[in-house]
Amino acid sequence: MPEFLTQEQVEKFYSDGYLVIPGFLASDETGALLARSKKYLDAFSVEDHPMTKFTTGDHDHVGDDYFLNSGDKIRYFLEEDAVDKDGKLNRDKTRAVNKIGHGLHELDPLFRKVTLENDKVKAIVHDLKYHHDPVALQSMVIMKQPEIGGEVGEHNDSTFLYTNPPSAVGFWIALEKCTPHNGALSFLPGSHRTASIIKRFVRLPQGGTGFEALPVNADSTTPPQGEYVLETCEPGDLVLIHGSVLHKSERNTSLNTRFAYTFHMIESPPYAEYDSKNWLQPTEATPFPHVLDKPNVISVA
Ligand SMILES: O=C(O)CCC(=O)C(=O)O
Repeated sequence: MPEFLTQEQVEKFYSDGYLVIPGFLASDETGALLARSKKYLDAFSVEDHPMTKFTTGDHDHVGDDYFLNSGDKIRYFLEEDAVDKDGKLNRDKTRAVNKIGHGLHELDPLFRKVTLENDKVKAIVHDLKYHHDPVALQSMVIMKQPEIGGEVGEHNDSTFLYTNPPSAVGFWIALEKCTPHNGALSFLPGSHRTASIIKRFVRLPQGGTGFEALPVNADSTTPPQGEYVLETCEPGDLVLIHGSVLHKSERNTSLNTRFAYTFHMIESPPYAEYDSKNWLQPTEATPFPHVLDKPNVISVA
């Protein structure tokens, strides 16, 4: 018997590759996360920032220590269009940050509570039966600032959070209303079943990051088909995202922010292998935290 999801929801997740769960967080919980995110923006020290820009585009070089060593810290990544050619912000700092990450789930008590100390999250893991013993490996608040909030191009998360075999699942929670104008997520339903993971995001031997091609079985890959579905959300809605489903979000052209909190989990050994090429590396002091108190029992039919 499912603990939190209905059987229909579990089936929809596996059929579409994502699932919207309205009202996952109560409005006071959502409000508290939003307020905490804004506090981080107020605390942002522009002078100490290396002006790192984050983009998931293939050609942009994002490899610097600030980014690569952010797994167990709370760091700030800027909107590309908030920085002028001299590296100065062209607007107030609270309107310049694209996202903060990647260790909120470990370091901040409020985000930790929603992520690692949340019985509903554990129940979803049990219900999906996707992971035996998942670990949470990163978390972010994505702000998508008014008028300049950068688009996130078509991608799947297992490219960026690669394990062998692929095992990433994203939990994405709207902290504000997400509309067609402020960059709501959209998905290509079913693409997780047809689009193989063909590349992975790695630390390059010469420094920085880049993409490495993966061997692909041509028979098992068919070009993605169908139409993207835009999923508007209310504050507190959760979207579960299968690591192989293609998704994206458009530029925020509106006058409103679009705050969302997201964290990802992956399977741990011996069920999946995480290796040293991955851009995000655990440290000895901060290994990836286990999500469940006891591993999930997954019976093989
Ligand atoms: O929040 C967004 O706009 C993009 C999020 C996303 O693509 C992800 O979490 O994988």
